[in-house]
This record gives sequence, C-alpha cells and structure tokens, in this order.
Amino acid sequence: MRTQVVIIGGGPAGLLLSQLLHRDGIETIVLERRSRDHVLSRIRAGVLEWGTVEMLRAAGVGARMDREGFVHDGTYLAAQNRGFRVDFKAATGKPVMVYGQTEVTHDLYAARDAAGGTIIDEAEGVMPHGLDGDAPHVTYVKDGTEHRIDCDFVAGCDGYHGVSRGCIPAGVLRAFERVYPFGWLGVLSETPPVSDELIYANHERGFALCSMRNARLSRYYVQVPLEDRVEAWSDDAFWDELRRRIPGDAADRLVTGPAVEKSIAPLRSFVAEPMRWGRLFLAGDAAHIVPPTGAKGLNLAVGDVHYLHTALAAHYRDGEDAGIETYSERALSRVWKCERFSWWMTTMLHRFPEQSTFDQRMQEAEIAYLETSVAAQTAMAENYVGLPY
Ligand code: FAS
Ligand code: PHB
Repeated sequence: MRTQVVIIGGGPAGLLLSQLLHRDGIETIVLERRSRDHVLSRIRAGVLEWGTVEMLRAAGVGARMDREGFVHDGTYLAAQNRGFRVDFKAATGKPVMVYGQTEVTHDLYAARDAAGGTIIDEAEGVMPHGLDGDAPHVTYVKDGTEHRIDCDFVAGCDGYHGVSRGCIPAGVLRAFERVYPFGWLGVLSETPPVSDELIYANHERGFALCSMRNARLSRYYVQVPLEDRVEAWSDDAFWDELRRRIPGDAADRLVTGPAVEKSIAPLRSFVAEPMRWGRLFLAGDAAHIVPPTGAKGLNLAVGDVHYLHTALAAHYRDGEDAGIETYSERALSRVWKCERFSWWMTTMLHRFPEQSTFDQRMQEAEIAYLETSVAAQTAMAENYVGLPY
C-alpha cells in the first residue's frame, strides 16, 4: 500500500488531521490499535476552546456540536464553599463550548466514513521506519498478517502510551514532567447539571469540579489521594464528598443518581521536545499531557493539528516547507503556555499533601485577587477560551 500521510492513532488528533488533510485532497491512512467501540467508549474532555469549535466547523464536523453543545460565557470558581463568576465573553469577546470529546470523536469517525476515509482498527504492532530518510514506511499486523504502507510523512497521534514518541532517538528527545500527588475521581450521572456553567471549587478537603455533557447528563470530579481505588468509593460517598466541597446553594440543588461511569485519573504535566524528527510529527497527547484542570488536553491536540495540517497542505499545494521546518517550534510555543495555565489552575485549586499554612494563604490570596481584579480575570479568561494559534 502507499499513501501520502500515515496517521498513527484514531483519537481526536488523528481523526481531525485525517479529515482536514482529506478536505485539501491529501490522502491519509489512520492506524488505530483498539476497536472503534473501545475508542468511542472513552469518557474524556468536556470543554472546547472557541478555536477548537471553529476548527471543527471548518472540518465539516460542527453541525451536531452546534445543535447539541452548550455555549458557556463564563465559569464559576469557589473557595471554602463561596463562589464567584469569571465572565469569559465580557473579558475576551469569546465563550467556550461544552460538548464531550466522545461526541467529537463520534462526529469525526462519521465524517471519515462518509468520505470513504481509510481507518484500520485493531492494527497491532504499528511501527514507523525510515523516518530520517525521504521514503518512510509503516508496518503493522492485522488479523495475523503483516502489512507495509509506504508514505511521505508519519503523524504520531497515538497518545501518551503510543509508539511514536519512542521513535525519536534518546539523544534527541528531551522530556519535561511533573506528576501531581493526587488524582481525580470522576463520575458521570444521568442527572440534570447542578449549575448552568461549570463550578471549579477549592476546599480544604480538596478540589471539586461540577461539569456536564447535556441537560440530562452531568460530569463531576473530586480530588482524591493517588492511592485511592475507585472500588472504595460508593456513589453515596462520592455525592457526600462533592456536597462538602462546593458552594452551599449548589450543594442544596445537587440532584444525585447512580454513577454510569466512575474512574480515577492521575494528573501530570508532560512535554516532549522536539515534536518533529525527520518525516515524523508528534501531535496531541503523544507529545504532551496537561492536568485536566484547565480543560486543555483535547484543545492542545487540536492546536497541534492546526499547525500540522497547514504545514502539510503548504508542502503538497505550494511545495513550500517553512511550516514543516517550524512545526515543532510553533506548536511547542503554544503548548508551553497552555502547560503553564494548566499548572497554575491546578496549583491554585488543589490541596497538596505537604501544603504549609503559608501555601494555603497563597492559594486564598490568588483566588481573592481573581475575584476582585478585572486584569486577573482577563488573564484567566484569555487562556481558558484559548490562546490564538
Ligand atoms: P488519544 O489518547 O485520545 O488518542 C490516541 C489514540 O492512539 C488512541 O485511540 C489509542 O488507542 C491509539 N494508539 C495508542 N498507541 C497506538 C499504537 N501503537 N498504534 C496505533 N494506535 C495507537 N482533556 C481535557 O481537556 N479535559 C478532560 O477532562 C480530560 N480528561 C481525561 C481523562 C482521562 C482518563 C485521560 C486519559 C485523558 C483526559 N483528557 C482530558 C485528555 C484527553 O482528552 C486528551 O488530551 C485527548 O484524548 C488527546 O487526544 P489524542 O492526542 O488524539 O490522544
Ligand atoms: C469535563 O467536563 O470533563 C471537564 C470540564 C472541565 C475541565 C475538566 C473536565 O477542566
């Protein structure tokens, strides 16, 4: 087989890149390790930056998002059960869209299928070769048979545990990481959301977040110690803990119900540099991870895809390679700014195990400044709605 770009990974980064390149007449083959059902069963991100909304519309996959998504002009923040609102629209002129990553992935698969895109599910042993030359190829095994795809470029969109990042030689690859000493216990419940917008809550017992997927599906999180096991958390114990950490009026309104999904996710900040090596380009979680506090993970993947799509389109359309040559530098510039924002939100809102009373006062002062300063709220808003590409 031969194609122009092999994309490793059928998550949002890989599928969006495939869809955008297709609309520019560039052929791709997507190789996905898991089954489609498995990929579509994942419960992940919930908030889309406005740039992501515009990219999905430009890719021809925004119709259901525009029908079913929730446009939010702001968010609530709370400390010790007392909340205030940050108005993104007033501060930046932009809102955000609440529309689950699972739905984005559904919409992308539907678009690729409708266009006759080639997505090979349950592809095992995917391995790129010849990345430092001008004729790379990728091998994989499907139903016990080994296959080879010759191509011009390889996009590593295979997430944190993928194969692509490891193809960059150890002497070239630099990794930067911070692992946080806690996790997020998340619950999805078929109950009406407790609030019209998200609530990020700092509390002495730990962080909590109230989010949603639609008018009948809510998403909640509480910070838990890393050693906690999800089996140890009954639904009732979760709801009781959430009530303790959010503002009193929200706790009084909270409608509880059985968890239809319950899981604990660890939090880390991670960046791999460079994001390009020869004919290989990393995009999304393959290159970086952020703690979900700033709602940046999925949105950073979309930002990388913006840079990579425009670079490859310029190569094939105009023979122009400046975008390819500067891809890593341009993507990383935005990645690091989003890493900083996600670290800032996480540091401000979580209870750290060895936190001193001085650290606690610093958190309280940060939140109090945010509550009372237009400049501070504008800085938060412009990062939350999405920095320019
Ligand atoms: P993905 O990991 O989504 O996709 C990579 C794909 O590559 C997967 O389908 C995988 O099966 C496939 N793959 C891996 N190795 C392969 C191989 N060797 N060969 C072929 N295919 C391979 N972000 C937020 O903004 N908000 C959140 O609340 C949030 N919650 C999260 C909760 C969890 C538990 C996790 C793990 C992540 C969460 N994220 C969140 C981040 C998440 O949304 C990612 O940023 C987003 O999925 C990134 O998309 P991709 O880069 O496409 O990576
Ligand atoms: C979610 O709805 O899953 C969500 C929203 C905002 C975040 C993290 C997760 O910061």
